[in-house]
Amino acid sequence: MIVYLMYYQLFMVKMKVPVIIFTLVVFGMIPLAFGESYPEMGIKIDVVVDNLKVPWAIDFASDGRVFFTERVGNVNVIQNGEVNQIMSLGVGGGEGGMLGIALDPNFDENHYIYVYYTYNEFLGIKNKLVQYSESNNILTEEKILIEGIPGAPYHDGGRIKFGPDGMLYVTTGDAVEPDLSQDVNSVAGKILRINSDGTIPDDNPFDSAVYSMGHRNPQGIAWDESGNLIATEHGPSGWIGVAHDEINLIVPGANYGWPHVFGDQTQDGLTNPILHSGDDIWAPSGSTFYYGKEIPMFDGKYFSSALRGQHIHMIEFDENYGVSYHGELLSGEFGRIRDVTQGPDGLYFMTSNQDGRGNPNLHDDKILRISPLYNYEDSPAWVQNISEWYMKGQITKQESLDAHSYLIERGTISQN
Ligand SMILES: [Ca+2]
Repeated sequence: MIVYLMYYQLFMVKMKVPVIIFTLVVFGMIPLAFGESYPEMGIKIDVVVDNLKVPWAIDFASDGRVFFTERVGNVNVIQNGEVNQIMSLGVGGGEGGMLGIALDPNFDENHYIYVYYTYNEFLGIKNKLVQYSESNNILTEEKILIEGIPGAPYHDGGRIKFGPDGMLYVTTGDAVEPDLSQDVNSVAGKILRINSDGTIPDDNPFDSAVYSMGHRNPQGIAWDESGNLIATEHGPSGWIGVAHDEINLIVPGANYGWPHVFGDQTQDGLTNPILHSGDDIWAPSGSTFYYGKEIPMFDGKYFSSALRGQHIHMIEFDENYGVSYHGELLSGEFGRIRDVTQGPDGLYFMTSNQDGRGNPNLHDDKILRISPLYNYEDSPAWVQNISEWYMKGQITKQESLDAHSYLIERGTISQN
């Protein structure tokens, strides 16, 4: 912005035409210039990229590049404020498609990128996990790590992430064949764990890629600072009932019950969720823990996107993974939300209003970024808590606005 102003002043004196051209270029490259403030929450939200078609997953390189998928079959990169498609594949399967993406933990050295997508086979729909090699934003298929994962127009799983142990974790859906989730010999309805070259880690619970079983359609995985794995999962719909979306604490080898139990139903040998949505429908997808002092009221909390629920679900766990608070953020503000993840400069999330189940807003779909509205540095803890009290419904919107105005007036905080 400073550079822009300098040029503006320079050109203003000399001629008018270059000013206009320069202005167009600058604003074309930096959509982040237009943010929406939520002063009662202490955050602002910027559009990073818009006019997308069902963005599904995102990952960040240390060189500043941002890679993301669009379900219709694309892998894209954001670089220097510009978006470019770097791969487009003919993908299969209704609500399947180009799904998860993950950069290798050693991406800086090996330039490996992993992608999970749905493909059509002669007699059906399948999913595969492929390792690509990246060079100058060109992807070359290196190795198919897993293929033939049962697929369907629905329930294809698809979230892939590296865990803190360096292993690659993969969520798979039941492919609309619930019994597969209970078949330990099938990779459907599971969370899988493999080495980055596709081989099976020695300490997996079964003699296979299977890490946990009895899942319906898990689409979100995230680890806390201590290495605990939390997964989101869509609850039943149709003949067996509806809703009861799940948040599960994943223990290797455990069976999370689908299709035998859901919600609070129990059965020997089956593990219950640590939180479920009851009669509400969240349709949870991508999720993350946020750690950082930049957005202090988010520090240590867990966030899950909600498609049908059209919000970001914020959860606070206690030490024993009981739920001490959970509630909705940004309800109805952006429509269906597919993924939420921590980036280098804030909390990123993406809409999924072009997926056939939503009502697209102008310029949907979008990737958006939440960053702090105020500079909280050196402010006492209770100042940082005001937004959190509002988000948890402990004070009203007006009380939060008044408190923040007062603190700005006093010079305790300043607006970023
Ligand atoms: Ca379950």
